[in-house]
Amino acid sequence: MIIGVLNGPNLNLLGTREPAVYGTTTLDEIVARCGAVAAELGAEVRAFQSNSEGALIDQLHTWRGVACGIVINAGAYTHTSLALRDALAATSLPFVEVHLSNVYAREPERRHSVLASGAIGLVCGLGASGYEFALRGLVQTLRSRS
Ligand code: CA2
Repeated sequence: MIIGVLNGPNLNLLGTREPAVYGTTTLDEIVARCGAVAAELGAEVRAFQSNSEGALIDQLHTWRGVACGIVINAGAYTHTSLALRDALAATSLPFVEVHLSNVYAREPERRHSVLASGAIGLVCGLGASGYEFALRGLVQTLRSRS
């Protein structure tokens, strides 16, 4: 079972700036942890990060028919990108939306996600561990469906 882990703009900077908001764990460390958890669950992770909306959409297209589900932190595109929402819908893949910070406790413009209505679940505010929880929840849901 292959799971795509997609990260959007600026998340490549994790662990280097704004630790009070986003923590001190780097994206490489998050991806490594996801890989270890996936192995424990008998799954496999394919990770991709880009600062470009088009590159994220292209990556989603490559996961069509390859991945079984997606863990996505679309960064600020979460709040704006209908193109990303369309791409997620086009893959027909179940996805869990994850945010390091509690977006609902932040500025009003971060309190709406254009992606969330299509998600099977959301994890936010739990920092880097949120990716692990999202992955575990996604794999469990996929297994219960098959
Ligand atoms: O809380 C999250 O995970 C977010 O998706 C992070 C996005 C933000 O736009 C969303 O509203 C919530 C921003 C990611 C920026 O990451 C940085 C990491 C280190 C230094 C600066 C930015």
